[in-house]
Amino acid sequence: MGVIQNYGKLLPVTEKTPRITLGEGNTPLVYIENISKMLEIELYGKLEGCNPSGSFKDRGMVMAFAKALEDGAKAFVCASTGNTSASAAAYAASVGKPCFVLLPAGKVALGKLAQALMYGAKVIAVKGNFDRALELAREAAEKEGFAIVNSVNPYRLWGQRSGAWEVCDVLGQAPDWHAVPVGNAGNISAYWAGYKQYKEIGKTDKLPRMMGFQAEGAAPLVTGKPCPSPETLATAIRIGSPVSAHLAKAAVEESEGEFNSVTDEEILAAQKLLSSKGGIFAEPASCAPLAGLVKLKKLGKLPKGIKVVMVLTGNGLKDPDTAMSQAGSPVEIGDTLEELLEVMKG
Ligand code: AN7
Repeated sequence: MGVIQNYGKLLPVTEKTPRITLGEGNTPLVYIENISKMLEIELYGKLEGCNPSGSFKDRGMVMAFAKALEDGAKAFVCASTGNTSASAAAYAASVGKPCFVLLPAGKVALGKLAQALMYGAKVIAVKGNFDRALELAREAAEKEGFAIVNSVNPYRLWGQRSGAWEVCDVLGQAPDWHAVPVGNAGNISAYWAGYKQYKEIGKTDKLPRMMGFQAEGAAPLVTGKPCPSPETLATAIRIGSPVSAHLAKAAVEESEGEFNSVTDEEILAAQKLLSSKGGIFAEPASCAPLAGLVKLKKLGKLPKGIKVVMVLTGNGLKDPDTAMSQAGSPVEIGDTLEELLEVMKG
C-alpha cells in the first residue's frame, strides 16, 4: 500500500515500527513520447506529484515519522522551502501529533502554504532564507526534544530510496541517466543509495549516471562554493548551503555523472514544454532536469538513444502563481453560440 508496506524488507524497520501510510509511493513512470523524439532519447518522467501531499517528500516522511514514533516522539519540526512542510504537516495530522514548520517568509509557493495550514501545522514564517530556517529548526529540535524531519534525519533518505527501486522494478533495471533537481541534495543522494542497494541484491545489473540540476541563482554544487543569497523562481530549490552536499558529490563522482545549472528562463520554458507537449504539469523546480536536458542537447552533450529517467518531484498545482505568470489567460466571450464559434475559428 505505501512505502513501508511495499519495501519494508529493504528498510530499517523493526516489529515495533508503526506501519503508518498515507498511500505514498508507487507513482507512475511515464514514457514521454513527444519530448523523447525531440531530444532523440528515451525519456521517462517519474510522477512524484502523484504522492499524497503532491511531492516526493512523502516517501521519506513516512519513514521519518514511523521511526520517530517508534522512539516515542511527541512533536515534530522542520524547515522547508514548502514541500517538506506540506508533507510533514500531513503525516503529523494523520498520526495526531503537533508539527512546527519554519518557512522562509514570502518565498513559499501558494499551494504548499495552503497545505501546511490546512493540515493544521503551526506555520512559522522566518525572516531569512531556508538555510537560516533550517539552523533554527535544528536548534529548537535539540533544545525541546522534538523530532526533526528534514533530510538531516537519516530515515528520510532511507524512504526516498524507494523511488529508485520502483524505477528498476518497472524498467527491469536502472536507466542510463538519472536526472533530478538538486536543492538540499537529499534526493539525489537517496536515489543513488537506492540504485546501489538494488545492484547489491541483484535487482539491477547496471547503475545510472547521476545528473543533478540546480537553478543558476542557487547552484553551490555547480560552482563548488556555498551561495549565501540563493535566488530563483523555482523556490523549492532556493537553497544555498545543501545539507547533503557531501553525499551528492559522492553520488555524482561515483556514478560519473554531472552537476549542471539552468536559468530561470530555461526552467520556465521546460515547464511549458512538459505541460504543452507532454501533458504533465510539474512545478518549476521539477522542470530543472528537463531544462538541463534541452540545454545539453543544444550543446551536443546528450548521447542519442539513451534511456533517461527524470524525477518530476512536485505537482504543478503547488505553484499556481508562477504558472499563471506565463500561461496566458482565458479568451473571454459573452454567452452566445456565435461568439463561441468565432473564437473557436482562432
Ligand atoms: C519539488 O521542501 O528542500 O535536493 O524544504 O520541493 O532533496 O532538497 C524541497 C526540495 C526538488 C530538491 N524538487 O530536493 C523543502 C525542500 C522539489 C522540491 C527539491 C525540492 P533535495
